[in-house]
Amino acid sequence: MASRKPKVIVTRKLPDPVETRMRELFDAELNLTDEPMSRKQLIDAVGRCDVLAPTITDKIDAGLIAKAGERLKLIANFGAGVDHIDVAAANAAGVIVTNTPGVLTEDTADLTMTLIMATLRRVIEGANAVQAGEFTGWAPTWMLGRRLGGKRLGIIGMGRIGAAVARRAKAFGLQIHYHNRKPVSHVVADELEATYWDSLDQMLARVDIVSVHAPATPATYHLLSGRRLKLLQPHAIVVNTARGSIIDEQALADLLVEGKLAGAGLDVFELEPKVNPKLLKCPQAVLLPHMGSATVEARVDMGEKVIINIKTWMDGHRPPDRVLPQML
Ligand code: 8YV
Repeated sequence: MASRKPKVIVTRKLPDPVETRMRELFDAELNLTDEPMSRKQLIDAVGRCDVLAPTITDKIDAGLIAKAGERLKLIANFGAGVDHIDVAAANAAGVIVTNTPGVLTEDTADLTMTLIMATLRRVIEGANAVQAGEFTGWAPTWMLGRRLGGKRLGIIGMGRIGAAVARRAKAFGLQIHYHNRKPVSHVVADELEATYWDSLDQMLARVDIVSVHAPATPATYHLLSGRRLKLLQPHAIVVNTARGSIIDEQALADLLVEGKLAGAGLDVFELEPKVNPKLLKCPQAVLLPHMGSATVEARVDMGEKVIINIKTWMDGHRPPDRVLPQML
């Protein structure tokens, strides 16, 4: 790399300490308004930068990569999931892709537990009732939810976040079950006292809570299809803090409305930021605006990772968080 600072275009507003450090280290072009970039602006950006630092709100597909200039060498994503980036097309064009794994694991796991508890214990319904002036006094059979302890939790995708959720859930007295491409190591399985299911169908029929922690890939698209959702017991709840495309959202909404599923806690949606209108009207659905990693600490750490990836590349080394197509 020549001695000049690389031109880094950051597509969204990042925490101040991250932006400041980026300006110190790179020729960084920041997005002060935080308006998501249009396709036209993205095409312009990839045509004149060395490094693009995008987020989930930017679609970096093969068509966009084909429009990139000779200069573009690195796409340093601010986020762990890279389903909005065509990694194979980038690599074929000689562009490295990096992400920010690890630093958002614990916060996402915390939010998953929040959704499990809020859904089972009807926390949002209760809070809304108080604010609407409907709390007229305690009653023995009002706002009854379901007990957390003793329930079976089925985790789909036992990676970093899935395991972090399992640790928390175990402490709350839940029995851990999981479906994964392969079983976790004996050490982890023993620690979590976790039961492995190679058949997702078999696991679904047996658990009380399902929580999704898989990446969005062609193989996981509608993994929780209408057919699979119907395998769940009617008292079961579905939680998703991973990616909306993994669940058939329409089928989920239909089953909730028909009373064939007890509840859903969703932080992500199939056509984000659009939310299925049926879900919006469903009191058993706890809906959050994709805030799994939304803590000051996680977002600063994610920015730090973006910086480390860019700096390492700039210094002629392999960035630590390189994503390869075969990893997906
Ligand atoms: C991020 C996420 O905030 O990292 C991820 O994959 O889903 C979120 O927690 C978002 O992707 C930022 O681009």
